[in-house]
Amino acid sequence: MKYKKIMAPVLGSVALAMSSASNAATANLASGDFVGITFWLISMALAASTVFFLWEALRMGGKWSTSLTVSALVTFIAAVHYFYMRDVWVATGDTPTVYRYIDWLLTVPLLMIEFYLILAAITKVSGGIFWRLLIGTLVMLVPGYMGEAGYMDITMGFIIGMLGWAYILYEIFAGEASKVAAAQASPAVQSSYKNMRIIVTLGWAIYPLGYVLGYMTQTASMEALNIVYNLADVVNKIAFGLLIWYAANEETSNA
Ligand SMILES: *C/C=C(C)/C=C/C=C(C)/C=C/C1=C(C)CCCC1(C)C
Repeated sequence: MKYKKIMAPVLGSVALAMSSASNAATANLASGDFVGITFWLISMALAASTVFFLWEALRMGGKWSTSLTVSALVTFIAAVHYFYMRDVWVATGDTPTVYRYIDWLLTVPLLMIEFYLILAAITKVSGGIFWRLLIGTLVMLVPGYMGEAGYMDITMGFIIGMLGWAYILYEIFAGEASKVAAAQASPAVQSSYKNMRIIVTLGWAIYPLGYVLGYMTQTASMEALNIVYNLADVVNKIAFGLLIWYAANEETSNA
């Protein structure tokens, strides 16, 4: 099979990128550093997920390989960031928020595109869904960053960011995307679509909560925040990707 030939160089480059990202390591992980341990756990889980999604993308092929490749890109980009954040945490006991925002700026639009891609794999959908979700993402993240970094009023950044998120939720619950899913998707795709939007509602709520507790009111500790973000990303990036894998696998094995 052809996919086996491309797999070796693909996996090789993934491994290389990840190991060079971890070269920054200077300090050792302490056995009582639970935040550091969650950084390690999620780094490894993301790396392993990347291999899995890539492999499955090549195995399934066809229209579904695009969605699965995007899942792999999400976990790959996040893994490289996590390898780096992990080392910074172990060395300094701190994680500058800017790394998380760079990760979000790349991975959140890709996660949004998945709603478009899983529908596009089964039916004809308008590009408007794609653009509206992309714009919602930018309206959510850019002011959030500007607020946290001090380029904009903290509360203003939060409010505009919340409007961006609300706009995304509107699109996937009541907008064109939800109508296409309800009317044309197969049971497997509908089930994944519904679970994906639960993640975007509940799983994503962690981040604005972190903004309020960790930054606006400063009532949460750095440790608590990082543990929560690290575990949230397991759901929001890996479980989200597994939902797409479920739909893809059902669709391709029933075909
Ligand atoms: C994998 C990373 C994900 C899914 C990150 C998601 C980030 C958000 C949903 C951030 C949302 C925010 C708001 C809704 C208000 C403004 C502050 C933000 C950027 C933290």
